[in-house]
Amino acid sequence: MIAREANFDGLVGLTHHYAGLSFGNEASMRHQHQVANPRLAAKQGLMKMKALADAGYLQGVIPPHERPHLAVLRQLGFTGSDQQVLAAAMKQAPALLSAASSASSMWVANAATVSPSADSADRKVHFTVANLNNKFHRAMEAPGTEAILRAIFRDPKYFQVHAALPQVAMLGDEGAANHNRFGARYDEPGVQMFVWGRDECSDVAPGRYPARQTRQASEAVARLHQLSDSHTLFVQQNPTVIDAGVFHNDVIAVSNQQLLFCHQQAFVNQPAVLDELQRRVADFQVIEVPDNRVSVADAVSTYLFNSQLLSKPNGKMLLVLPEEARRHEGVWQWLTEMLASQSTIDEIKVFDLRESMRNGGGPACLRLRVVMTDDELAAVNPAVMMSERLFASLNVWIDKFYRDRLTQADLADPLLLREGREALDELTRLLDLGNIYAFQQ
Ligand code: SUG
Repeated sequence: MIAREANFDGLVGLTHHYAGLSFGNEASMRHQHQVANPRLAAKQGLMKMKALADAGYLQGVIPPHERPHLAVLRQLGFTGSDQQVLAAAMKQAPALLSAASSASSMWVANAATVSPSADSADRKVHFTVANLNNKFHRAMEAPGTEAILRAIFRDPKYFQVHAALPQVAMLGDEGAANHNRFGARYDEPGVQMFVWGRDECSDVAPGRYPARQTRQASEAVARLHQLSDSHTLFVQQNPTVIDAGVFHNDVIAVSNQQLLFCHQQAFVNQPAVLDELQRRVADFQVIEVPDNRVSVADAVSTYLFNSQLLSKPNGKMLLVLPEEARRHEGVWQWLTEMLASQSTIDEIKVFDLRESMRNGGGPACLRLRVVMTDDELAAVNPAVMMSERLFASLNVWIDKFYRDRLTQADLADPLLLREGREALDELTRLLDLGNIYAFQQ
């Protein structure tokens, strides 16, 4: 049976702001306390979804989480009414209020790792919710993500959603951002490459910034997804690039079908990794960008590799890039030459995603890839799939509820809490999700 890839993008939440919460993610650190525009952020993401749906790609929407996360603030000892909890958190620990208010669930490449049914022994599509253990504001996403994935991929005949791995550093798991799947056809068993940054059983790790993904977590996900050893590869991310700001592998590499597009310094012992892929993946191709054309620092600042590689009907591929890559002379020059060289990539689309980029989230961070057969696709909650109608309703919905200016100082505003709840309540109806949020229980 034919299988296709669908991309599900995270809708930016109403509390999008710049809190500097992610040590090791240089954009997040650099933009701390700048003024954010949640309405623009949501619209920039929505424009990308609509443009790709219009170009013929299967596109879905993943709703934001409920924020501020009042239950977490209560767990940390803030008491009283919702308003009192917010006011006390703002006064005593504004950074905790920021963490509990982060709209970080928009970066759904970190929501889960996904394996298509062609790869799993039980022939189901498997999702393992990422525990995002390295950052407090992200670790609190896991239960919400699980509820949302279950509301979208709801038929257990086709979909198996696994809860996040235990919340300990040894099992730090960042989801699909550190995962690649190779194979000439989507409907045939593929080779899954898990990229880890830290191994609990050895001392190889970066020195400056944290490695968020562990080898132990990657191995556990592969077991949960019932993958065969012969089609699974565990590869170490280059610790030097983690120390240069590559906090997820999708900041330095992206793949699709038989093609890997990566920087020359992405992996430890890269020539051996490429040889192994050559052996295991039929018609394997690599586009490896040399350091003397694009430095790791330029890759981090432009997000050249945080791109989407999408298959086109003509057998070629489309590269979806952020505006920052076009603005950089050297990166754009390299891209222009690559396009002229008859490569597998024969088209580029550029999107302005500045609001998300300032927190370190590019086109690839904003989407979760799910390869599905027609039957599996038919079992997905149809209300989340992008259409002319959904695009129009979401635009109206954003205009109705989102602010165009938000800073940390606004987070204790009781009106913001009310706006968020009203908005999400309406969204659950638009997307036919049921009562997935705590305030709806
Ligand atoms: O986890 N930024 C996110 C960006 C995630 C990008 N995802 C992928 N590469 N797949 C993170 O570091 C910053 C939030 C703040 O500082 O306000 C943040 O969480």
